[in-house]
Amino acid sequence: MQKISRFHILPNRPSCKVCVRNGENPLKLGTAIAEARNIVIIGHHNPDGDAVGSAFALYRYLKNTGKSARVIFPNPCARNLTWMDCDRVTLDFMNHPEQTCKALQDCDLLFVLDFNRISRAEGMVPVLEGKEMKKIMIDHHLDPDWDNFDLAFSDTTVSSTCELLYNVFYAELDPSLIDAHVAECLYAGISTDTGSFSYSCAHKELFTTIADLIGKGLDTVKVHQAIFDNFSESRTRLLGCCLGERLVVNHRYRTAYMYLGNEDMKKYNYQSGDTEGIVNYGLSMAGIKFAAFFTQRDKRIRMSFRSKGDIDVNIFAKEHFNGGGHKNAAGGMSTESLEAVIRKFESLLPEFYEKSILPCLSPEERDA
Ligand SMILES: [Mn+2]
Repeated sequence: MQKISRFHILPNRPSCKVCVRNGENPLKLGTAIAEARNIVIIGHHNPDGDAVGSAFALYRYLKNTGKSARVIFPNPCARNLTWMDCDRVTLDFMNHPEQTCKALQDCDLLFVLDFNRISRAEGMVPVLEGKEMKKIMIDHHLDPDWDNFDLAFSDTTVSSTCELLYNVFYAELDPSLIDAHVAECLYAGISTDTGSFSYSCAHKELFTTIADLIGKGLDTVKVHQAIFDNFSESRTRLLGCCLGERLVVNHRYRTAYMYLGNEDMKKYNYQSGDTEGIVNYGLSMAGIKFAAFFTQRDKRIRMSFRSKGDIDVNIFAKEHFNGGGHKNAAGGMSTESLEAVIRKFESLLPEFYEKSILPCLSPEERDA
Protein backbone atom coordinates (compact mmCIF):
# COMPACT_ATOMS: atom_id res chain seq x y z
CA MET A 1 0.00 0.00 0.00
CA GLN A 2 1.13 3.51 -0.78
CA LYS A 3 2.16 5.27 2.41
CA ILE A 4 1.93 9.02 2.08
CA SER A 5 1.31 10.89 5.30
CA ARG A 6 -0.19 14.31 5.43
CA PHE A 7 -0.38 16.55 8.46
CA HIS A 8 -2.96 19.16 9.28
CA ILE A 9 -4.33 20.65 12.46
CA LEU A 10 -7.67 20.06 14.12
CA PRO A 11 -10.10 22.91 13.34
CA ASN A 12 -10.01 25.51 16.15
CA ARG A 13 -7.34 23.51 18.01
CA PRO A 14 -3.94 24.52 16.61
CA SER A 15 -2.10 22.40 19.20
CA CYS A 16 -3.67 19.20 17.88
CA LYS A 17 -1.74 17.63 15.03
CA VAL A 18 -3.64 15.27 12.75
CA CYS A 19 -1.80 12.84 10.53
CA VAL A 20 -3.61 11.10 7.69
CA ARG A 21 -1.95 8.30 5.80
CA ASN A 22 -2.46 7.82 2.10
CA GLY A 23 -2.78 11.38 0.85
CA GLU A 24 -4.77 10.38 -2.25
CA ASN A 25 -7.78 9.25 -0.35
CA PRO A 26 -7.57 10.67 3.17
CA LEU A 27 -9.47 8.79 5.84
CA LYS A 28 -12.17 10.79 7.62
CA LEU A 29 -13.03 9.83 11.17
CA GLY A 30 -16.80 9.99 10.63
CA THR A 31 -16.63 7.90 7.46
CA ALA A 32 -14.32 5.32 9.05
CA ILE A 33 -16.84 4.84 11.88
CA ALA A 34 -19.84 4.74 9.54
CA GLU A 35 -18.21 2.12 7.31
CA ALA A 36 -16.79 -0.08 10.08
CA ARG A 37 -18.36 -3.45 10.81
CA ASN A 38 -16.33 -4.49 13.85
CA ILE A 39 -14.82 -1.78 16.01
CA VAL A 40 -12.32 -2.46 18.77
CA ILE A 41 -10.99 0.14 21.20
CA ILE A 42 -7.74 -0.65 22.99
CA GLY A 43 -5.98 1.03 25.90
CA HIS A 44 -2.58 0.55 27.50
CA HIS A 45 -1.27 -1.87 30.14
CA ASN A 46 -2.47 -1.07 33.68
CA PRO A 47 -5.20 1.15 32.25
CA ASP A 48 -5.56 4.34 34.29
CA GLY A 49 -8.52 6.70 34.57
CA ASP A 50 -7.68 8.37 31.28
CA ALA A 51 -7.28 5.12 29.34
CA VAL A 52 -10.52 3.69 30.73
CA GLY A 53 -12.35 7.04 30.56
CA SER A 54 -11.46 7.70 26.93
CA ALA A 55 -12.24 4.10 25.92
CA PHE A 56 -15.72 4.19 27.43
CA ALA A 57 -16.48 7.75 26.37
CA LEU A 58 -15.80 6.62 22.80
CA TYR A 59 -17.61 3.29 23.32
CA ARG A 60 -20.73 5.08 24.56
CA TYR A 61 -20.50 7.70 21.84
CA LEU A 62 -20.35 4.93 19.21
CA LYS A 63 -23.31 3.23 20.85
CA ASN A 64 -25.24 6.50 20.60
CA THR A 65 -24.58 6.49 16.85
CA GLY A 66 -25.95 2.95 16.65
CA LYS A 67 -22.55 1.20 16.52
CA SER A 68 -21.27 -1.44 18.88
CA ALA A 69 -17.63 -1.93 19.85
CA ARG A 70 -15.38 -4.10 22.00
CA VAL A 71 -13.05 -2.56 24.57
CA ILE A 72 -9.78 -4.39 25.23
CA PHE A 73 -7.02 -3.79 27.76
CA PRO A 74 -3.83 -5.84 28.16
CA ASN A 75 -4.70 -6.51 31.82
CA PRO A 76 -7.72 -5.84 34.05
CA CYS A 77 -8.60 -2.29 35.02
CA ALA A 78 -8.84 -1.12 38.61
CA ARG A 79 -12.01 -1.68 40.62
CA ASN A 80 -12.74 2.02 41.02
CA LEU A 81 -12.90 2.46 37.23
CA THR A 82 -15.18 -0.43 36.25
CA TRP A 83 -18.36 1.66 36.65
CA MET A 84 -17.55 3.25 33.29
CA ASP A 85 -18.04 -0.12 31.57
CA CYS A 86 -21.81 0.01 31.98
CA ASP A 87 -22.48 -2.74 29.38
CA ARG A 88 -19.66 -5.01 30.67
CA VAL A 89 -17.95 -5.22 27.29
CA THR A 90 -14.32 -5.19 28.47
CA LEU A 91 -11.99 -8.03 27.55
CA ASP A 92 -8.60 -8.25 29.16
CA PHE A 93 -5.89 -10.03 27.25
CA MET A 94 -4.23 -11.38 30.39
CA ASN A 95 -7.24 -13.43 31.48
CA HIS A 96 -8.94 -13.96 28.12
CA PRO A 97 -6.20 -14.24 25.47
CA GLU A 98 -8.23 -16.37 23.06
CA GLN A 99 -11.37 -14.24 23.12
CA THR A 100 -9.23 -11.13 22.79
CA CYS A 101 -7.34 -12.46 19.77
CA LYS A 102 -10.62 -13.51 18.15
CA ALA A 103 -12.07 -10.02 18.66
CA LEU A 104 -8.94 -8.50 17.13
CA GLN A 105 -9.03 -10.94 14.21
CA ASP A 106 -12.62 -9.91 13.45
CA CYS A 107 -11.93 -6.20 13.82
CA ASP A 108 -11.79 -3.86 10.82
CA LEU A 109 -11.42 -0.58 12.72
CA LEU A 110 -9.11 -0.23 15.70
CA PHE A 111 -8.95 2.76 18.04
CA VAL A 112 -5.75 3.18 20.05
CA LEU A 113 -6.39 5.51 22.96
CA ASP A 114 -4.05 7.05 25.55
CA PHE A 115 -0.95 5.45 24.06
CA ASN A 116 0.73 5.98 20.74
CA ARG A 117 2.76 2.93 19.77
CA ILE A 118 1.28 -0.38 18.70
CA SER A 119 4.43 -1.95 20.15
CA ARG A 120 3.16 -1.05 23.64
CA ALA A 121 0.15 -3.36 23.22
CA GLU A 122 2.44 -6.16 24.48
CA GLY A 123 1.01 -9.66 23.92
CA MET A 124 -1.51 -8.34 21.37
CA VAL A 125 1.20 -6.96 19.04
CA PRO A 126 1.52 -10.07 16.80
CA VAL A 127 -2.24 -10.13 16.09
CA LEU A 128 -2.36 -6.38 15.49
CA GLU A 129 0.57 -6.43 13.12
CA GLY A 130 -0.55 -9.51 11.23
CA LYS A 131 -3.97 -8.19 10.35
CA GLU A 132 -5.22 -5.61 7.86
CA MET A 133 -7.43 -3.15 9.69
CA LYS A 134 -7.79 0.59 9.85
CA LYS A 135 -5.93 1.98 12.86
CA ILE A 136 -6.81 5.29 14.46
CA MET A 137 -4.84 6.81 17.33
CA ILE A 138 -6.05 9.51 19.73
CA ASP A 139 -3.40 10.37 22.32
CA HIS A 140 -1.59 13.09 24.27
CA HIS A 141 1.82 11.49 24.92
CA LEU A 142 5.05 12.61 23.28
CA ASP A 143 6.55 11.01 20.15
CA PRO A 144 3.66 9.21 18.45
CA ASP A 145 4.53 6.48 16.00
CA TRP A 146 2.73 8.22 13.12
CA ASP A 147 3.61 5.62 10.49
CA ASN A 148 1.64 2.87 12.13
CA PHE A 149 -1.72 4.61 11.95
CA ASP A 150 -4.09 5.45 9.14
CA LEU A 151 -5.32 8.43 11.10
CA ALA A 152 -3.73 9.92 14.21
CA PHE A 153 -4.73 12.77 16.50
CA SER A 154 -1.95 13.97 18.78
CA ASP A 155 -2.00 16.91 21.17
CA THR A 156 0.67 16.99 23.86
CA THR A 157 -0.57 20.26 25.37
CA VAL A 158 -3.91 18.97 26.66
CA SER A 159 -4.43 17.45 30.11
CA SER A 160 -5.50 14.05 28.92
CA THR A 161 -6.66 11.86 26.08
CA CYS A 162 -10.19 12.54 27.36
CA GLU A 163 -9.79 16.27 26.82
CA LEU A 164 -8.44 15.59 23.34
CA LEU A 165 -11.29 13.18 22.57
CA TYR A 166 -13.77 15.89 23.53
CA ASN A 167 -12.06 18.24 21.05
CA VAL A 168 -12.21 15.52 18.39
CA PHE A 169 -15.94 14.97 19.03
CA TYR A 170 -16.51 18.67 18.40
CA ALA A 171 -14.23 19.04 15.40
CA GLU A 172 -14.93 15.81 13.52
CA LEU A 173 -18.04 14.12 14.90
CA ASP A 174 -21.43 14.95 16.39
CA PRO A 175 -21.16 16.58 19.85
CA SER A 176 -24.93 16.31 20.35
CA LEU A 177 -24.30 12.59 20.98
CA ILE A 178 -22.27 13.36 24.12
CA ASP A 179 -24.67 12.21 26.84
CA ALA A 180 -24.20 12.19 30.63
CA HIS A 181 -22.27 8.92 30.59
CA VAL A 182 -19.87 10.10 27.87
CA ALA A 183 -19.42 13.31 29.90
CA GLU A 184 -18.71 11.35 33.10
CA CYS A 185 -16.15 9.11 31.42
CA LEU A 186 -14.40 12.14 29.91
CA TYR A 187 -14.37 13.85 33.30
CA ALA A 188 -12.95 10.70 34.92
CA GLY A 189 -9.94 10.83 32.60
CA ILE A 190 -9.46 14.57 32.98
CA SER A 191 -9.64 14.52 36.78
CA THR A 192 -7.27 11.54 37.16
CA ASP A 193 -4.71 12.75 34.60
CA THR A 194 -4.53 16.14 36.30
CA GLY A 195 -4.23 14.68 39.82
CA SER A 196 -7.66 16.16 40.66
CA PHE A 197 -6.84 19.45 38.95
CA SER A 198 -3.39 19.97 40.41
CA TYR A 199 -1.26 19.80 37.23
CA SER A 200 -1.56 19.90 33.40
CA CYS A 201 -4.74 21.94 33.80
CA ALA A 202 -3.70 25.60 33.68
CA HIS A 203 -5.53 26.38 30.45
CA LYS A 204 -8.96 27.94 30.28
CA GLU A 205 -10.20 25.68 27.46
CA LEU A 206 -10.23 22.76 29.89
CA PHE A 207 -12.67 24.52 32.21
CA THR A 208 -14.85 25.57 29.27
CA THR A 209 -14.91 21.89 28.33
CA ILE A 210 -15.94 20.87 31.85
CA ALA A 211 -18.63 23.57 31.96
CA ASP A 212 -20.03 22.15 28.72
CA LEU A 213 -19.89 18.59 30.11
CA ILE A 214 -21.84 19.70 33.20
CA GLY A 215 -24.42 21.06 30.77
CA LYS A 216 -24.62 17.57 29.27
CA GLY A 217 -25.41 15.96 32.61
CA LEU A 218 -22.00 15.41 34.24
CA ASP A 219 -22.20 15.07 38.04
CA THR A 220 -18.65 15.94 39.20
CA VAL A 221 -19.23 14.88 42.81
CA LYS A 222 -20.50 11.46 41.77
CA VAL A 223 -17.48 10.85 39.53
CA HIS A 224 -15.01 12.05 42.16
CA GLN A 225 -16.47 9.77 44.81
CA ALA A 226 -16.61 6.79 42.46
CA ILE A 227 -12.91 7.17 41.68
CA PHE A 228 -11.22 8.63 44.72
CA ASP A 229 -13.43 7.54 47.65
CA ASN A 230 -13.78 3.94 46.67
CA PHE A 231 -10.64 2.20 47.93
CA SER A 232 -10.55 -1.06 49.82
CA GLU A 233 -9.28 -1.19 53.40
CA SER A 234 -6.18 -3.11 52.25
CA ARG A 235 -5.32 -0.39 49.72
CA THR A 236 -5.55 2.26 52.43
CA ARG A 237 -3.21 0.18 54.62
CA LEU A 238 -0.88 -0.32 51.63
CA LEU A 239 -0.67 3.47 51.38
CA GLY A 240 0.11 3.57 55.10
CA CYS A 241 2.96 1.12 54.57
CA CYS A 242 4.37 3.24 51.72
CA LEU A 243 4.29 6.45 53.73
CA GLY A 244 5.32 4.95 57.07
CA GLU A 245 7.92 2.36 56.13
CA ARG A 246 8.89 2.65 52.47
CA LEU A 247 9.52 6.36 52.05
CA VAL A 248 13.04 7.68 51.50
CA VAL A 249 13.52 11.45 51.49
CA ASN A 250 16.71 12.98 50.19
CA HIS A 251 16.50 16.69 50.94
CA ARG A 252 19.93 17.39 49.44
CA TYR A 253 18.72 16.27 46.01
CA ARG A 254 15.11 17.46 46.58
CA THR A 255 14.00 13.92 45.88
CA ALA A 256 11.64 11.46 47.57
CA TYR A 257 10.95 7.91 46.60
CA MET A 258 8.95 4.91 47.78
CA TYR A 259 9.09 1.25 46.91
CA LEU A 260 7.03 -1.90 47.36
CA GLY A 261 8.40 -5.42 47.02
CA ASN A 262 6.53 -8.62 46.19
CA GLU A 263 6.14 -9.34 49.93
CA ASP A 264 4.41 -5.99 50.50
CA MET A 265 2.11 -6.54 47.53
CA LYS A 266 1.11 -9.91 48.94
CA LYS A 267 0.70 -8.72 52.51
CA TYR A 268 -1.70 -5.97 51.47
CA ASN A 269 -3.54 -8.10 48.92
CA TYR A 270 -2.54 -5.88 45.99
CA GLN A 271 -5.23 -5.41 43.37
CA SER A 272 -4.75 -3.76 39.98
CA GLY A 273 -4.85 0.02 40.45
CA ASP A 274 -3.99 0.00 44.16
CA THR A 275 -0.70 1.86 43.66
CA GLU A 276 -2.23 4.48 41.35
CA GLY A 277 -1.46 8.02 42.52
CA ILE A 278 0.74 7.03 45.48
CA VAL A 279 3.84 8.51 43.80
CA ASN A 280 2.29 11.98 44.15
CA TYR A 281 2.68 11.88 47.95
CA GLY A 282 6.43 12.29 47.42
CA LEU A 283 5.86 15.62 45.72
CA SER A 284 3.46 16.80 48.42
CA MET A 285 6.38 17.71 50.69
CA ALA A 286 7.73 21.26 50.65
CA GLY A 287 11.07 21.49 48.85
CA ILE A 288 10.70 18.13 47.10
CA LYS A 289 10.85 18.49 43.31
CA PHE A 290 11.29 14.95 42.11
CA ALA A 291 9.41 11.86 43.24
CA ALA A 292 9.72 8.23 42.25
CA PHE A 293 7.83 5.06 43.10
CA PHE A 294 9.10 1.53 42.47
CA THR A 295 6.79 -1.46 42.56
CA GLN A 296 7.68 -5.06 42.02
CA ARG A 297 5.37 -7.07 39.76
CA ASP A 298 6.73 -10.60 39.93
CA LYS A 299 10.00 -10.32 38.04
CA ARG A 300 9.61 -6.79 36.78
CA ILE A 301 9.99 -3.42 38.45
CA ARG A 302 7.55 -0.74 37.42
CA MET A 303 8.51 2.86 38.03
CA SER A 304 6.59 6.09 38.19
CA PHE A 305 8.32 9.46 38.14
CA ARG A 306 6.82 12.85 38.95
CA SER A 307 8.32 16.32 39.01
CA LYS A 308 7.44 19.94 39.58
CA GLY A 309 7.93 22.80 37.11
CA ASP A 310 10.39 22.43 34.25
CA ILE A 311 12.17 19.36 35.58
CA ASP A 312 11.84 16.80 32.79
CA VAL A 313 11.23 13.24 34.00
CA ASN A 314 10.22 12.06 30.53
CA ILE A 315 13.86 12.28 29.38
CA PHE A 316 15.07 10.75 32.65
CA ALA A 317 12.73 7.76 32.25
CA LYS A 318 13.63 7.35 28.59
CA GLU A 319 17.39 7.54 29.05
CA HIS A 320 17.71 5.30 32.07
CA PHE A 321 14.64 3.10 32.55
CA ASN A 322 13.14 2.10 29.16
CA GLY A 323 10.24 4.46 29.65
CA GLY A 324 8.81 7.88 28.97
CA GLY A 325 5.56 9.80 29.16
CA HIS A 326 5.26 13.50 29.88
CA LYS A 327 7.57 16.18 31.24
CA ASN A 328 6.10 16.01 34.76
CA ALA A 329 4.83 12.42 34.79
CA ALA A 330 6.55 9.43 33.27
CA GLY A 331 6.99 5.72 33.80
CA GLY A 332 9.72 3.14 33.39
CA MET A 333 10.36 -0.57 33.56
CA SER A 334 13.23 -2.87 34.47
CA THR A 335 13.84 -6.60 34.74
CA GLU A 336 16.59 -6.13 37.32
CA SER A 337 16.00 -6.70 41.03
CA LEU A 338 14.28 -4.05 43.15
CA GLU A 339 17.54 -3.45 45.04
CA ALA A 340 19.52 -3.01 41.80
CA VAL A 341 16.96 -0.60 40.37
CA ILE A 342 16.96 1.54 43.52
CA ARG A 343 20.78 1.51 43.60
CA LYS A 344 20.88 2.67 39.99
CA PHE A 345 18.29 5.36 40.71
CA GLU A 346 20.29 6.66 43.68
CA SER A 347 23.50 6.67 41.66
CA LEU A 348 21.83 8.85 39.00
CA LEU A 349 20.60 11.44 41.49
CA PRO A 350 23.72 13.65 41.85
CA GLU A 351 23.93 14.23 38.10
CA PHE A 352 20.17 14.60 37.62
CA TYR A 353 20.14 17.14 40.44
CA GLU A 354 22.99 19.19 38.92
CA LYS A 355 21.66 19.12 35.37
CA SER A 356 17.90 19.12 35.75
CA ILE A 357 16.74 20.03 39.24
CA LEU A 358 19.17 22.76 40.34
CA PRO A 359 18.65 24.95 37.22
CA CYS A 360 14.89 24.91 37.94
CA LEU A 361 15.19 26.12 41.54
CA SER A 362 14.45 29.74 42.39
CA PRO A 363 17.18 31.70 44.26
CA GLU A 364 15.15 31.36 47.48
CA GLU A 365 14.81 27.61 47.00
CA ARG A 366 18.57 27.26 46.44
CA ASP A 367 19.26 28.92 49.78
CA ALA A 368 16.67 26.90 51.65
MN1 LIG B 1 -3.47 9.99 29.71
